[in-house]
Amino acid sequence: MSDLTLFAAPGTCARVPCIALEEAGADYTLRLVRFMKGEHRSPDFLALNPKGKVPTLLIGDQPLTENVAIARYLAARFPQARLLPTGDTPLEEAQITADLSFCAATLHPIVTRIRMPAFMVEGDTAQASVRATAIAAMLPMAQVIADRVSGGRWWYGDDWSLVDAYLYWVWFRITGAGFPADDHPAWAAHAARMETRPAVQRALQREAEMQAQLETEGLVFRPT
Ligand SMILES: N[C@@H](CCC(=O)N[C@@H](CS)C(=O)NCC(=O)O)C(=O)O
Repeated sequence: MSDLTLFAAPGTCARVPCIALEEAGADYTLRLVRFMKGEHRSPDFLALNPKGKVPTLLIGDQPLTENVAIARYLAARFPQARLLPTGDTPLEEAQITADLSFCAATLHPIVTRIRMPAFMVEGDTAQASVRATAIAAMLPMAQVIADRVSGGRWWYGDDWSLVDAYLYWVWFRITGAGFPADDHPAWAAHAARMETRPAVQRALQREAEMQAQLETEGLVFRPT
């Protein structure tokens, strides 16, 4: 039996470690966290992750939280999968952490404001303003991304990595939420390339199964 359990919910940033586990061919258990039922705030879940967030990766009986740390852990545990580059110097290693942190600490908060402004402020006008401000904040970041991934490249050139998985999740979340996707063909092409990867398709299938389960239970969250 696997010692790895990923706590996840469909559509969330738990897609990143799910892709990692699929790319690695890892044996793991996927556990659906039902936000609409408040499972992420239940005592059992808070005992694992007091922050009440997914992803949470249970390794044996040891929980690991935060996408950057989980990506680092899985890359180290499954070196053959080459989930991240390996830096030859402390500076190169730090640069990889910087790239993951760019996704988690710079992009993700903007995603939340674009996708779910209701988490930030009340009222339609205020929410529209939060979303518009966040889209404006995303535009220079989209240029940073385009500079790296245009011309059929991954973030690290020829080498796919979990940074690409993270960018893919960001793209998925902001498209359809007011972000002008048509103005960003390089990022769109990057997302399309991601979807040709069998491991990504498997991760999406697992998400679809979780989503179907939520539909069955009447627990689908639909942000406005
Ligand atoms: N810093 C965390 C952020 C995790 C996070 O915000 N997860 C969201 C889903 S994308 C979540 O669990 N939200 C539930 C909530 O905040 O109530 C990480 O990078 O893992």
